[in-house]
Amino acid sequence: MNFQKVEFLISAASPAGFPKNRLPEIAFAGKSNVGKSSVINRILNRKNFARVGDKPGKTIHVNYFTIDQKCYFVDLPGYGFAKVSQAEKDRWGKLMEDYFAAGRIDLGVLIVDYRHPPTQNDVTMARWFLDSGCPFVVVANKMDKLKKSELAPNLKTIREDLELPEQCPVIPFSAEKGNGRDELIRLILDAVEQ
Ligand SMILES: Nc1nc2c(ncn2[C@@H]2O[C@H](COP(=O)(O)OP(=O)(O)O)[C@@H](O)[C@H]2O)c(=O)[nH]1
Ligand SMILES: [Mg+2]
Repeated sequence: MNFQKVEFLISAASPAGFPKNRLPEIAFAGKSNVGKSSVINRILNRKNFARVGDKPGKTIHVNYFTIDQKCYFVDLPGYGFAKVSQAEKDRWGKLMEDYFAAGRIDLGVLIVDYRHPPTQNDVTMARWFLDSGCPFVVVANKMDKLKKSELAPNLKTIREDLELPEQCPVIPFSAEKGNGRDELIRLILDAVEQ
């Protein structure tokens, strides 16, 4: 797998829309604006690939991309928009529950903001991934915005607040500069080749 052939496959609004053809799934989650699309684009070395459907007010979807016919990248709907109706929150919760319940995840990737402590939603999302028992990695994005003195303490806060087990990796990452890309790709390849 070398990320040469990358195609948008489908937007699923419910489990009926999840692809029937099974391939290993790499699921990406994160609050809105954390850089989820940018991280996916960085992995794929593309500029504007994963940009679909996560603006507030847009329909909530699970977006599937096929990578080299070998695996799916799954862009889970972002969370934590300031202005969303309760109905939209409920729809998000239901779709996420359905997605986790489907047991399709081969690697969970939770993207958090390296600059700030995780949000309550980040904590909930980490719990879902950990409880699902799938291999799981946290990406601490926007590393390029930190002072050197913040790197170690912020990483510790992320680990503690998300209650990560010791074997769960946290990758310092910058979608802007490329830091962490090789390490994340290694984990993705491991998961796909399992
Ligand atoms: N400085 C910096 N900005 C980033 C990084 N990753 C994403 N951004 C910016 O954060 C904003 C949100 O990114 P986007 O990928 O659309 O976030 P999404 O809503 O989680 O998909 C955009 O302005 C990006 O350019 C990063 O690693 N460093
Ligand atoms: Mg996005």
